[in-house]
Amino acid sequence: MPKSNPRPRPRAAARLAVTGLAATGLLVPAVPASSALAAPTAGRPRAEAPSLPVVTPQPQRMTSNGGDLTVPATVRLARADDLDEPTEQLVTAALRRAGAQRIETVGLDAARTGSGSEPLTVVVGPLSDDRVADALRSAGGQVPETERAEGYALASRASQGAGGTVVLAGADTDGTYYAAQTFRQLVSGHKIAAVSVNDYPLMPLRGAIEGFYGSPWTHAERMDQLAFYGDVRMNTYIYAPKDDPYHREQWRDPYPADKLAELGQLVGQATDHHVRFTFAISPGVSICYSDEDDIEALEAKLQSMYDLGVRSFSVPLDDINYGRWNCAGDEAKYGRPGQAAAARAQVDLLNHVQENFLDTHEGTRPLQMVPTEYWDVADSPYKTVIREQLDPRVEVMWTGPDVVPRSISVEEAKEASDVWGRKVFLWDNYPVNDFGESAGRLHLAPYDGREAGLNEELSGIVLNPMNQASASKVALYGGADFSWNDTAYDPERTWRAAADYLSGGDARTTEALLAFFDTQHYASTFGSTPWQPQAPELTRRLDAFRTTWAAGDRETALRELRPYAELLAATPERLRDGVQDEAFIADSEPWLDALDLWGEGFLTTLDALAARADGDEARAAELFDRAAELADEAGKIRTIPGETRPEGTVKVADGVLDTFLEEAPELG
Ligand code: LTM
Repeated sequence: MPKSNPRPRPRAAARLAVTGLAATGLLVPAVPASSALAAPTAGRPRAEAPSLPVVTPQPQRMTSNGGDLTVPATVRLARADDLDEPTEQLVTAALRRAGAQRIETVGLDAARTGSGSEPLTVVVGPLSDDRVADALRSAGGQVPETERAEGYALASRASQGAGGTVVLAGADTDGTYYAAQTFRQLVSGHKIAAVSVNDYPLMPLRGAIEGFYGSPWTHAERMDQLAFYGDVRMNTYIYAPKDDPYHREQWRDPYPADKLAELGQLVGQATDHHVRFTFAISPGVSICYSDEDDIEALEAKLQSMYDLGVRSFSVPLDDINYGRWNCAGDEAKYGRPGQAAAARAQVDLLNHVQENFLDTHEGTRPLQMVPTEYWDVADSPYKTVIREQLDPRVEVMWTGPDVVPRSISVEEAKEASDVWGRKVFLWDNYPVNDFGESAGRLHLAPYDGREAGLNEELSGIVLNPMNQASASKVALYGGADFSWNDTAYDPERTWRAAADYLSGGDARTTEALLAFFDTQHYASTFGSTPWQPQAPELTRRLDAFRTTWAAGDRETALRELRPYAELLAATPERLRDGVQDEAFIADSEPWLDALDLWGEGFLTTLDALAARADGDEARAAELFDRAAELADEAGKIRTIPGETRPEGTVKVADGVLDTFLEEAPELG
C-alpha cells in the first residue's frame, strides 16, 4: 500500500529531489577528517598538489596531470550544440561553486581557437568530434582506442599563468554526463585537481530495485533517489515495490490518474539523471497464462508505461506458488502443475512480451525477469526449461547463492550463468531490512563480500534497499562503485566516501556519521548470525579498555575510551546539524533518539568507573543505576509505525554497548 508517512518530510529534501545534491551545489568533494578520533577519511590533502583526488565510483584509470587549476571569475565553456541540459547544468554548477561568476558559453570551434591567454576553458562534447579529441590531447589526456558505452575521457591541466583547460569527452551522452559527474568531484574550494582520466563501467546494468515488502518509498524519496543514482553513475532503477497493489496484487488494474502523473514525473527525473526507469509488473500471484484477456491486461499496463516514456520493463515472478495453477485453462494447456510446466507457462508469457510487445515498440531494451527459483544454482526441471526456451535476450535475475547471501564468488556467479544459459543480473538483497531478522535495524555497513571479477559473469547488479530510502544511500554508494569497477573496489574507502557525500565534506559530520554507521554495522541474514558484525570499531575500543583495565591501569583505560564515548554521545546532534541530506536524518530519527540515550548511558558508566577508581563506591553505584535507567529508556524506542516492515525496538550497537553497560558494575 502507498506509504502514509506520519512525519512531515523536510522541505529541503523535496528540493534535493528535484535537482539532485550535486546540482544544488550543496556538495563539496571529500576533505580529510581533522580529528584524531577519525580513521583517515577519504579526501584530498591539499598540501601536496599532485596527489589524486577521491572519485567515486573509482575510474578505471586516473593519473595526475600536475598542479591544481585555479578557477577564475570568468570561465569559457566551449560545448557541443546538442549537449544535454543536465550535463551542462552539472558543469556550470560545479564552476560556480568553485567561484566562477561569469561563464561565457561558446561553440566547440572555440575549443581550437583559444590563444592560451584565456583564464580557464572547459570543453564539453563527444569524443568522436575532432575538436574535442584535439583539445583532450592538448590538455594531456588520452583518446581511448576503443570507445565503450557510457565511457569518457577527461583531462584537466593548469596553464602557465592562472586557469588552464578542462576537457570532458564522452563516448556517448551518458559518458559525457559521467565525465561531468567526475569533474564535480575534482572541484574543491576554488581549485580543480589536474588529472587525466579514462573511464568506463565494467558492468552494463548498475542500480537499485525498489523490490522490498512494506511501506513503498514516497514520490519525493524516489525523486531524490533518481538524482542520487545519477551522482554515483548508476543507470538503472527498477520500480517493483511489493506492496504497491498495482504492481502485484491488482496488477491488471490501471494506475489511477494521480499515480500515473507521479510515475510520469519519475520517468522524466530518471531521464534527466541518465537513469533508465524500469517498470516491473508482477502478475504471478493470479495470472492465468493461457487466458488471452490476462495477456491483454498485461500489455495494456506495459503500454500505459511506454506512453509515459518508459523503455525498460521487467516481469518478476518471485515469491509465488508455482506448485498450483490459478485457472483450469492452464492445467488444460500445460498439464499437471509442477516445475517444468510452470516454466513452460512463464516462458510463453515472457517470450510473448519480448516478441509481441518490446520488439514492436521502438527504443525498448531487452525484457528483465525474476525466476521463481532465484536464490540458488542447482539445476532443476524449472531452470532447464527457462535456460533452453526463454528468448536469450531476456535478462534473468539471481539473488546469489542465497536469498540474503553473506558473500558471492565469481565461481558461484559462473555456475548461475551456466544454469540460466546467459550472464545473470544480480538482485542483491542488501541493505533491505524487510525480513524478521532485520527488525529494528538500519543496515549501514559497507557493501561487502562480493568478489572482484564478478563483472565477468554478471550483466549487472541492482541492490534492494531499505524502506528508509536515504539511509540506503550508504550501501548503494558501495554498490555503485562495485558495479562500475569491481576490480578496484575497496569497501572501507567507499564507505568513508559515502559518509563524506552525506556530510557535504564536513569533516566533523563525516566523523560522526562513521561512528553512527558503526552502531548499525550488523548485516542481517536469515538465521541468528549476521554476515557483517555489529559495531566493530566500538568492539575494538571496548576490548582495548577491558585489557588495560584488567591490567590495573584504570586511568589510562578510561582516558583512552572517553573520547569515543563523547563522540557517540555527540553524534545525534552533530548529524542533525551537519548532514546535508535531511531525509537521512528523518529516516534515522528513532536510532538517533536511542543513541542520545545510549551515549549518555555510556558516558555515565565511564563516570561511574572513574568514581570507582577514585574509591567512591557510593557515587559509582548511583551512576551505574542512572546508566541502567538510560539503557532501559533507550531499549523502549521503536521504529516509526507504518514506516518499516517489520516494526520493532530499534537496535544500537546491540550486543556490544548494552553488554558493556551491563558488565561495567562488575568490573573490579
Ligand atoms: O529477493 C527476491 C527476489 N524477492 C524477495 C524480496 O522482495 C525481498 O525484499 C527479499 C528480502 O526479504 N527477499 C525476497 O525473497
